[in-house]
Amino acid sequence: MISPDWLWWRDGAIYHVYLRSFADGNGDGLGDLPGLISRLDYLNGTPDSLGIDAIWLSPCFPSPDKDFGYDVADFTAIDPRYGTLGDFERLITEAHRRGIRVLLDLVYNHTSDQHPWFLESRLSKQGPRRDWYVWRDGRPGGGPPNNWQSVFGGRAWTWDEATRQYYYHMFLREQPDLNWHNPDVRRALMDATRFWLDRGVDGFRLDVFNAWYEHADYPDNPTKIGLRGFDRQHHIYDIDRPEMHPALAELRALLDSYPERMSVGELFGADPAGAASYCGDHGLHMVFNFEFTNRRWDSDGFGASIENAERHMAADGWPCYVLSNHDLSRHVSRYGGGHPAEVARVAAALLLTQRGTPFLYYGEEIGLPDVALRRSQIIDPPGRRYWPLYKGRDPNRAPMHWDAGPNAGFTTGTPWLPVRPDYAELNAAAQRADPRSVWSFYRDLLRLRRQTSALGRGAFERLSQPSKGGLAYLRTVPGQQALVALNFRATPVRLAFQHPVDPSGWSLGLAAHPGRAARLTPEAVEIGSFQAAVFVRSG
Ligand code: TEU
Repeated sequence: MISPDWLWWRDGAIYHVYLRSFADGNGDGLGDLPGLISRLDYLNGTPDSLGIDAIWLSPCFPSPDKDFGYDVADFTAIDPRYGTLGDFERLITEAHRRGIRVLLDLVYNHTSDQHPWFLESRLSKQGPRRDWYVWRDGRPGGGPPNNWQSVFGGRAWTWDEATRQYYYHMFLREQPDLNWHNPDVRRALMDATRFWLDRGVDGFRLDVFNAWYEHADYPDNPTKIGLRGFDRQHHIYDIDRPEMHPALAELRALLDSYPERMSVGELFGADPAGAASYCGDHGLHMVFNFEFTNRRWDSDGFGASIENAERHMAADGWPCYVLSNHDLSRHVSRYGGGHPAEVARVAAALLLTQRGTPFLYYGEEIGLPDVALRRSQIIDPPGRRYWPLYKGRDPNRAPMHWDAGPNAGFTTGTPWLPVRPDYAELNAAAQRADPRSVWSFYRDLLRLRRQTSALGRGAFERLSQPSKGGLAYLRTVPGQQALVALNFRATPVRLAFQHPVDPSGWSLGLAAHPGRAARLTPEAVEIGSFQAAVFVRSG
């Protein structure tokens, strides 16, 4: 039974569409809005859809693409390569018709250096938009104003000869930081947000929101040991400034003036306690919890991550777990631990049986791994800079595998990134026809989750004793319990409980492998290799 107070962003599952790689409607090799619209039935609205409740679109605004859309040149338009504003409005209508909400990605820490605001700002020291960005004189003896580093390598300051000052950019030099201390900037960004709310957008993912503000005096950050320049500093003056809180409260009030709108923040480097401070009725609805993405394929670590998140979650906060995204190696490649299809099912069960809102990254529902690329094929700036230490983000942004046709059904042209060579076997069409596939397991899990409020909302209690191989936990709401058992290894495992469990009334809701063991006793659960089982009971 679906709960009568079901709410899309709290109880649903959200699917991350990396637009440029999802579906190409016009054959130019780049995914676009018409392509996405043509694939909406795949996501929801028909009996054999995957069954997700919302999509998050990576930035689809006009952009010179120095950082693949994260350098925005106009916050209130659609990049013509993705379609028109008319296409976007059609997307909203068609998505809503299928029960799919739409989230946009707001990149408000910086703009493109081609944004008209920056072009005007850099013209003269006296211009009205000068203060919309962060301009500073060099140090008295010469050199940049302070020691701050760019995430993508090198100094975070670039000298502009025309007006003989430095401007600040936490990312590429083509991504100058907006000056959030200026109330006109804040107003302009709230207006841009309202522009999309008025067009029916249901929510927003906020790019590196906790870096919007810098300390107004721009002091040096203290240094520490680390690999890249950026990691060799404590980011106490360029991240997590207290001014964030009133800005988020203003944004929240704007969202709350529309029905059922939501926000999810991409938190940069904060711990669970820091994360909790940004969420709640006067802040964001939730922030991504990246704990699973930092873990090795070791069940104890995942258990600790969940307990940690639950411990620090504020009373009015809401968890939000994720395994993969457009910045990270896809989890079946990152974790290793076994055949990708085996790891994919266990990871899916882990993700979709937690309290909170799960985000899926396109392709994970078929167990898609990274694409292998040579140095010459890398186009992502941090990958080009740090190769081979860090290969960048292209491998995890390769086109979706739709079917066995040319270019995996992604495009009739030349795909902007190479398609994996194994798409003839590994694709959505084949997996949808196979009830034992990773795709079918995702669909079944999503269905079970929707019907079982204990899974989405229930309190978490770890049941199994410490073990690297497996994890069992209980999820409880009044009147219903779920017991989840996961085996991370290729050999069967017996997970002994920390205390006995009443054996009556349980039924097996779902198992990743119907042919492998999933046996519940009062003292333990026995599960086969890479098995993932969900037991449910009512009363
Ligand atoms: O990401 C924040 C960020 O800096 C990291 O996730 C980074 O991409 C990673 O460490 C690789 O070096 C957000 C976006 O998700 C990312 O795609 C953008 O490039 C970045 O902000 C700048 O807008």
